[in-house]
Amino acid sequence: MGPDDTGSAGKWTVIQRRMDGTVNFFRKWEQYKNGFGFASGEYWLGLESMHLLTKGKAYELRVDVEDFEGHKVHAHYASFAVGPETDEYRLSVGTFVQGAAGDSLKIHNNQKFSTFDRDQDTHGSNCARLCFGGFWFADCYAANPNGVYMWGPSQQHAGVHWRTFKGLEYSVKTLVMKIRPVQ
Ligand SMILES: [Ca+2]
Repeated sequence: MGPDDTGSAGKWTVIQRRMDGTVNFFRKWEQYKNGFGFASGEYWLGLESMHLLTKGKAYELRVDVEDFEGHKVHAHYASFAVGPETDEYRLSVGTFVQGAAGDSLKIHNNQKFSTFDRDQDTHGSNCARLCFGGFWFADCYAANPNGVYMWGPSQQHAGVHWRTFKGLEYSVKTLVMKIRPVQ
């Protein structure tokens, strides 16, 4: 179980966090399944836990993103669920509600999860290997939360990207994905 942030609006469970580049996110399927990192730092809760949390109850998703100039934005989605391993931990993300970060998850909705050792993306090659992370890749991404921590501007592919905020040539400083039960 991930750490909780208790705010005025309720209790969030952090399922993913990037903040300082101290954890390697280029990992195998088993590790994305079971989770890795540190609850107080860079972190991946694990696909199995995400599935178990979201299978019985409706959750909403909030993604907080910050650049190196101190601009903080977010993206709020009406729902978030992860399917069972038998369906390759398929992502279901609902309506983009609001937030200045914009909607970079749209193309990832309904995708299976991919790691370099389990290519289930819609790209002719292997997105996880090209992008050095694991995610619900499509052809490959508009959001790459688990990419390589590149400390801001970089023309290299594979950064920690949120396309509708900073484009694909700027690796953000902080990216946090958190969920909570719908009220
Ligand atoms: Ca592929």
